[in-house]
Amino acid sequence: MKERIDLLIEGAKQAINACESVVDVNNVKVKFLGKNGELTALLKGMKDVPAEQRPEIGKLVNVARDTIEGLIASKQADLASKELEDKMQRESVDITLDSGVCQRGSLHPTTLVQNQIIDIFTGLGFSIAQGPEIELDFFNFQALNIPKDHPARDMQDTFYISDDMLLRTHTSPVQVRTMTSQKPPIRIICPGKVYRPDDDATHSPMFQQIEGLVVDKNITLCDLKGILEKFAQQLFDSNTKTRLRPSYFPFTEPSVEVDVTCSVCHGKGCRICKGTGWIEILGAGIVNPKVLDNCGIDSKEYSGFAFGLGIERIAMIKYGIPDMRILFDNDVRFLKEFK
Ligand code: FA5
Repeated sequence: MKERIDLLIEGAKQAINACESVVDVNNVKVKFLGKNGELTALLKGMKDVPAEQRPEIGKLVNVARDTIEGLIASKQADLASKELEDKMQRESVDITLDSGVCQRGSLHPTTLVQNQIIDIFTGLGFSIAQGPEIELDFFNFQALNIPKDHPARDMQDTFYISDDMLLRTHTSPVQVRTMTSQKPPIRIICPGKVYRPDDDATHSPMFQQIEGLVVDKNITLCDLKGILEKFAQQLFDSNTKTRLRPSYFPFTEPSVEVDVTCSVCHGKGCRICKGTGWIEILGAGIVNPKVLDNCGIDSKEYSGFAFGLGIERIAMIKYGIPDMRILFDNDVRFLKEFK
């Protein structure tokens, strides 16, 4: 019996040593310690052992079981940790590797132009003011010298929300909000979305404007021209010239349209500028004294200039975009051009 036990332990040791996986070890466990295993068979044979030898043989069988269980447990732990290590090696991920899946986006041309315009004016000492897109009729029209039923309202078709509330048609109400809450000197630009029921190749129902306003003592049309010339030279190129043409806005007096020399033909005349050499970029003027007074600023002491431009229109000029609607289509092939 003693010999059988020694042989069993030896056989188990060899089988455990030969195991290459946790599954192999489990099979060995079943082979030796399972219900029909070799050790169990040995225990069943105990009944044939003479009674006086049973305690000693019983002890040896227990030692054999403890030995085999110990060897199995340690082999299982070794193989499990080796298998885990192999798995981690096999499935390791290099998080610094460029997967090539995530495509980098780029800024929309309207955003590029807006950022550039903001940079130019903040560089010239302007700060940024903002106001609501849902606006009161008072700020959008009345305070700007466009009372109800005034024919000048036709200049800007309007999405009304109620009799007194509308989607702002321009960023000029921000100049009113600023002048009613701040004392001069004022030097602001107001970027933002505006809305009009327009829709064709050069008009969109939602577009973006930047309004500029300067109010101080002795502000004249020369200051306006000087600032806008600097602006145009930084936006297009340093040879860009500016000219003012008479125009009409109820909130400025006198009012002007501002043209710049065509950046494609440099004033010679081409398809883009329709042969004139000039391109209109914005409306402007000296703030109407009535508007200053409406806002509680003494028009005898202070004067100011204001201007307003459409960002999409500038983007079209700068990038030679023939149809404004392309800017809103979000066609990735078009947007990739601006990377
Ligand atoms: C105004 O909105 C005035 N508030 C600008 C102003 C401010 C003048 C201060 C004087 C002093 P106007 O309606 O012309 O002006 O619009 C200004 C610019 O917005 C236009 O030159 C044009 O570039 C752009 N614009 C007008 N309508 C649309 C439209 N539907 N879609 C895209 N751009 C437009």
